[in-house]
Amino acid sequence: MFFLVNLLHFSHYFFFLDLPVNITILGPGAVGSLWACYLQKAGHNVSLWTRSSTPSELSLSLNAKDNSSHSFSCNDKDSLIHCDLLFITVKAWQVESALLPLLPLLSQETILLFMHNGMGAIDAIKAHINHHPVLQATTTHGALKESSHTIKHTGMGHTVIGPFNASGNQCQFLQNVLEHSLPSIEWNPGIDIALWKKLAINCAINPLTAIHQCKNGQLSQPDINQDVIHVCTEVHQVLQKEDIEWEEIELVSMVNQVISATSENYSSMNRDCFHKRKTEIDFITGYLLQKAKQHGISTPINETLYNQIKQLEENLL
Ligand code: KPL
Repeated sequence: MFFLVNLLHFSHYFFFLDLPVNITILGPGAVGSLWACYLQKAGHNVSLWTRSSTPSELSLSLNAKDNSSHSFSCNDKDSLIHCDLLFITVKAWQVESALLPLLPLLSQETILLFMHNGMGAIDAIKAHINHHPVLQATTTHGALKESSHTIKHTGMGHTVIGPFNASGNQCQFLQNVLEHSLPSIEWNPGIDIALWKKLAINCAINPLTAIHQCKNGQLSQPDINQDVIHVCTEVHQVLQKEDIEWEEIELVSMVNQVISATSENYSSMNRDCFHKRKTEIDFITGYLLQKAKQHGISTPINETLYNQIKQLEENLL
């Protein structure tokens, strides 16, 4: 199926054929492993690319009760060279270092699909990847890597995909591939709006849960919820300048809905701090601050949270 992109113009016919797609997942963490299992279950040829060169095979079982374990080749150059779709699920701050060394091995027709929290990571490497069809995605599926071999699908969600560049805009057929694997999928040509909305939610939840080392649900307590609202007020000013139509009251209400729907979960930034790992702050609040500065908007609360997380990172790492 290496000729997938050659068939772009015929993609609607092509997907009637329901042929398997060659997919490499770069960064099989919780989200990457979840997609790897579902895409393989749907019949696609899935391989993994990890940081380390060993082992050459990895078995993953999806949910503890699932008897069928999924076996994947790891760091197999041949699979990478022939992949139709490189699904990049590393964290935003890892995108550049993980992807750039692989680019010389890829066909120019390989579709690059990025899925991570935060914004700005793809812009930073645009010149290196713009000859590929590039897509971005954001998902609300919950995934937890319970052990190196077990993935728990902790919550059904929804995924939005959309183009980053003009050739990415010809890849709407991927919506069907993904829909048959892990629904529901929405194709959104204005994906930036969905990414900004996710970023806004992450600005409100992630730093506060990391600083207070609390579950998402604790942000509904009145004293901390005041901080959530103040963060949202500043974020909303930036959204307005970015032409993202979202009333402040809707933003606050969505953030509170996510807090309540994920009340028993720890945010990803909370877990990163807990496990003494680098966080995504530069691509979440950091990106917001960058945009606020460009628009001449003052965002003191988000600045304080940003500095607190950077301080935590310095002390932890
Ligand atoms: O995306 C998340 C994260 O933890 O990174 C939220 C929406 C806050 C859920 O925990």
